[in-house]
Amino acid sequence: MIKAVIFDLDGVIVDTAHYHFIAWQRLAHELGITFTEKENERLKGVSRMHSLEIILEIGGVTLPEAKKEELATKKNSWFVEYIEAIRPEEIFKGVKEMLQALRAQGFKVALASSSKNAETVLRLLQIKNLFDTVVDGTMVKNSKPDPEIFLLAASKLGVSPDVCVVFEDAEAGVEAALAAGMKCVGVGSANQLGKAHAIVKSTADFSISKLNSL
Ligand code: B16
Ligand code: MG
Repeated sequence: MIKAVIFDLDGVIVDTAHYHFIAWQRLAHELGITFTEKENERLKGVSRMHSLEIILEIGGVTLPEAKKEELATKKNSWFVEYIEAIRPEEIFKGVKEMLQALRAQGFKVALASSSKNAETVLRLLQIKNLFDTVVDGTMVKNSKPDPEIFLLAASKLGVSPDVCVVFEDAEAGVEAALAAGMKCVGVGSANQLGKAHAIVKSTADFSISKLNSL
């Protein structure tokens, strides 16, 4: 019996993935690296520094650690600027109602985002109160595809991994959920998320009644 549902943030609850992309593209442009939306798929769900390393690898550029820290901080300051304007209306259609319905039906609900800006985004969206626990990039050592973040969410909820379902839009996130021993609903296209137990176009397309038959 499924007891808990764990949600990723970027790309599952709100489209901050787009703001990450334009901030990374701006940085790549400054570095003379061509960075497309297709390549951006590799960045979804992975940490800030790992994202930068993927972009540098695409451009064939090697930089010292201190410079990488400086560039990652610069990208983040642009990202923080872009997301300042996020409003509650930007939550994907039906997601707020889904979170409320899950809790009304007795499921525990967690947020597990690799982002160190997750608290800010939740505050701007005014939905923090809809989660029993929030785990973010400031609390883990290893980013997705490592299962650490989902295992921490389960332990904070007081449930074992095998009674959890994860909603994820990133390939790295689906891999992390499976490595944690959890069921996973992929949000997006089968090309990237083929390993998930089910795939939906958008989060609220998934019917809660199917949680126990994944
Ligand atoms: P930050 P999620 C992830 O959030 C994003 O998908 C990923 O693209 C980003 O690099 C990562 O957060 C770190 O974000 O720079 O804000 O700490 O999808 O796990 O909610
Ligand atoms: Mg995501």
